[in-house]
Amino acid sequence: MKLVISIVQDVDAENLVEEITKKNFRVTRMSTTGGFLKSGNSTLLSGIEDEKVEEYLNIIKNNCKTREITKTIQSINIPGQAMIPVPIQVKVGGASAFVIDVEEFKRY
Ligand code: 2BA
Repeated sequence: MKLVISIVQDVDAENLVEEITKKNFRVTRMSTTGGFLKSGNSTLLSGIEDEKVEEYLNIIKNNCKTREITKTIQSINIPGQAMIPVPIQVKVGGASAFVIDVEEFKRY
Protein backbone atom coordinates (compact mmCIF):
# COMPACT_ATOMS: atom_id res chain seq x y z
CA MET A 1 0.00 0.00 0.00
CA LYS A 2 1.04 3.62 -0.64
CA LEU A 3 0.13 6.82 1.13
CA VAL A 4 -0.51 9.57 -1.40
CA ILE A 5 -0.22 13.08 0.02
CA SER A 6 -1.46 15.72 -2.43
CA ILE A 7 -1.45 19.46 -1.98
CA VAL A 8 -4.09 21.11 -4.13
CA GLN A 9 -5.74 24.49 -4.46
CA ASP A 10 -8.86 25.02 -2.34
CA VAL A 11 -10.94 25.79 -5.44
CA ASP A 12 -10.20 22.33 -6.86
CA ALA A 13 -10.52 20.38 -3.60
CA GLU A 14 -14.32 20.13 -3.40
CA ASN A 15 -14.79 18.50 -6.84
CA LEU A 16 -11.65 16.44 -6.44
CA VAL A 17 -12.78 14.84 -3.16
CA GLU A 18 -16.13 14.08 -4.79
CA GLU A 19 -14.44 12.37 -7.77
CA ILE A 20 -12.09 10.40 -5.49
CA THR A 21 -14.91 9.06 -3.33
CA LYS A 22 -17.10 8.37 -6.41
CA LYS A 23 -14.32 6.08 -7.68
CA ASN A 24 -14.36 4.24 -4.31
CA PHE A 25 -11.08 5.58 -2.94
CA ARG A 26 -10.85 6.85 0.62
CA VAL A 27 -9.59 10.33 1.37
CA THR A 28 -9.00 12.75 4.25
CA ARG A 29 -8.95 16.47 3.47
CA MET A 30 -6.97 18.84 5.68
CA SER A 31 -6.93 22.63 5.54
CA THR A 32 -3.33 23.74 5.11
CA THR A 33 -1.36 26.89 4.29
CA GLY A 34 1.33 27.26 1.63
CA GLY A 35 4.63 28.58 2.96
CA PHE A 36 5.30 30.85 -0.01
CA LEU A 37 1.91 32.44 -0.74
CA LYS A 38 0.81 32.11 2.91
CA SER A 39 -2.69 31.40 1.71
CA GLY A 40 -4.99 28.43 2.20
CA ASN A 41 -4.70 25.21 0.26
CA SER A 42 -5.89 21.65 0.88
CA THR A 43 -3.86 18.55 1.63
CA LEU A 44 -5.42 15.19 0.81
CA LEU A 45 -4.32 11.91 2.38
CA SER A 46 -5.24 8.62 0.72
CA GLY A 47 -4.16 5.06 1.44
CA ILE A 48 -4.09 3.33 -1.97
CA GLU A 49 -3.37 -0.25 -3.05
CA ASP A 50 -0.18 -0.35 -5.15
CA GLU A 51 -1.92 -1.39 -8.36
CA LYS A 52 -4.42 1.50 -8.08
CA VAL A 53 -1.94 4.34 -7.54
CA GLU A 54 -1.78 5.23 -11.25
CA GLU A 55 -5.59 5.43 -11.49
CA TYR A 56 -5.70 7.59 -8.36
CA LEU A 57 -3.00 9.97 -9.63
CA ASN A 58 -4.91 10.36 -12.91
CA ILE A 59 -7.98 11.55 -10.98
CA ILE A 60 -5.80 14.20 -9.31
CA LYS A 61 -4.22 15.18 -12.65
CA ASN A 62 -7.60 15.53 -14.36
CA ASN A 63 -9.24 17.61 -11.64
CA CYS A 64 -6.58 20.19 -10.74
CA LYS A 65 -5.82 23.23 -12.88
CA THR A 66 -2.68 25.35 -12.98
CA ARG A 67 -3.44 29.01 -12.25
CA GLU A 68 -1.55 32.29 -12.15
CA ILE A 69 -1.83 34.04 -8.78
CA THR A 70 -0.71 37.59 -8.03
CA LYS A 71 1.41 37.89 -4.90
CA THR A 72 2.38 41.28 -3.54
CA ILE A 73 5.89 41.56 -2.17
CA GLN A 74 7.50 44.57 -0.48
CA SER A 75 10.29 46.23 -2.45
CA ILE A 76 13.73 46.46 -0.84
CA ASN A 77 13.90 49.16 1.81
CA ILE A 78 16.06 51.99 0.44
CA PRO A 79 16.71 54.56 3.20
CA GLY A 80 14.72 57.75 2.58
CA GLN A 81 12.33 56.07 0.15
CA ALA A 82 8.89 54.58 0.75
CA MET A 83 8.43 50.79 0.57
CA ILE A 84 6.46 50.21 -2.61
CA PRO A 85 4.55 46.92 -2.83
CA VAL A 86 5.43 45.04 -6.03
CA PRO A 87 2.94 42.55 -7.51
CA ILE A 88 4.47 39.38 -8.99
CA GLN A 89 2.80 36.58 -10.94
CA VAL A 90 3.20 33.09 -9.47
CA LYS A 91 2.13 29.92 -11.29
CA VAL A 92 0.47 27.53 -8.81
CA GLY A 93 0.16 23.85 -9.77
CA GLY A 94 -2.14 21.65 -10.56
CA ALA A 95 -1.17 19.55 -7.63
CA SER A 96 1.96 18.45 -5.79
CA ALA A 97 1.78 14.77 -4.90
CA PHE A 98 4.04 12.60 -2.73
CA VAL A 99 3.75 8.81 -2.99
CA ILE A 100 5.08 7.04 0.12
CA ASP A 101 5.45 3.34 0.98
CA VAL A 102 3.18 2.31 3.86
CA GLU A 103 4.77 -0.18 6.27
CA GLU A 104 1.52 -1.17 7.93
CA PHE A 105 -2.13 -0.12 7.77
CA LYS A 106 -4.66 -1.02 10.44
CA ARG A 107 -8.32 -0.13 10.88
CA TYR A 108 -9.95 -0.94 14.22
P1 2BA B 1 3.11 27.75 -1.59
O1 2BA B 1 4.33 27.44 -0.77
O2 2BA B 1 2.26 28.86 -1.11
O3 2BA B 1 3.63 28.02 -3.07
C1 2BA B 1 2.74 28.49 -4.08
C2 2BA B 1 3.43 28.59 -5.41
O4 2BA B 1 4.45 29.59 -5.31
C3 2BA B 1 4.17 27.30 -5.84
O5 2BA B 1 3.26 26.49 -6.56
C4 2BA B 1 5.30 27.84 -6.69
O6 2BA B 1 4.85 28.09 -8.03
C5 2BA B 1 5.60 29.20 -6.06
N1 2BA B 1 6.74 29.15 -5.15
C6 2BA B 1 6.86 28.45 -4.00
N2 2BA B 1 8.05 28.71 -3.41
C7 2BA B 1 8.68 29.59 -4.20
C8 2BA B 1 9.94 30.26 -4.15
N3 2BA B 1 10.79 30.05 -3.14
N4 2BA B 1 10.26 31.10 -5.16
C9 2BA B 1 9.41 31.32 -6.19
N5 2BA B 1 8.20 30.74 -6.30
C10 2BA B 1 7.84 29.87 -5.33
P2 2BA B 1 3.37 24.92 -6.44
O7 2BA B 1 4.78 24.47 -6.68
O8 2BA B 1 2.31 24.36 -7.33
O9 2BA B 1 3.03 24.56 -4.93
C11 2BA B 1 1.71 24.74 -4.39
C12 2BA B 1 1.72 24.43 -2.91
O10 2BA B 1 2.11 23.06 -2.74
C13 2BA B 1 2.74 25.23 -2.09
O11 2BA B 1 2.18 26.47 -1.70
C14 2BA B 1 3.00 24.31 -0.90
O12 2BA B 1 1.94 24.43 0.04
C15 2BA B 1 2.91 22.93 -1.55
N6 2BA B 1 4.20 22.38 -1.95
C16 2BA B 1 4.77 22.40 -3.16
N7 2BA B 1 5.95 21.76 -3.17
C17 2BA B 1 6.14 21.31 -1.92
C18 2BA B 1 7.19 20.56 -1.30
N8 2BA B 1 8.29 20.16 -1.97
N9 2BA B 1 7.06 20.27 0.03
C19 2BA B 1 5.97 20.68 0.72
N10 2BA B 1 4.95 21.39 0.18
C20 2BA B 1 5.03 21.70 -1.13
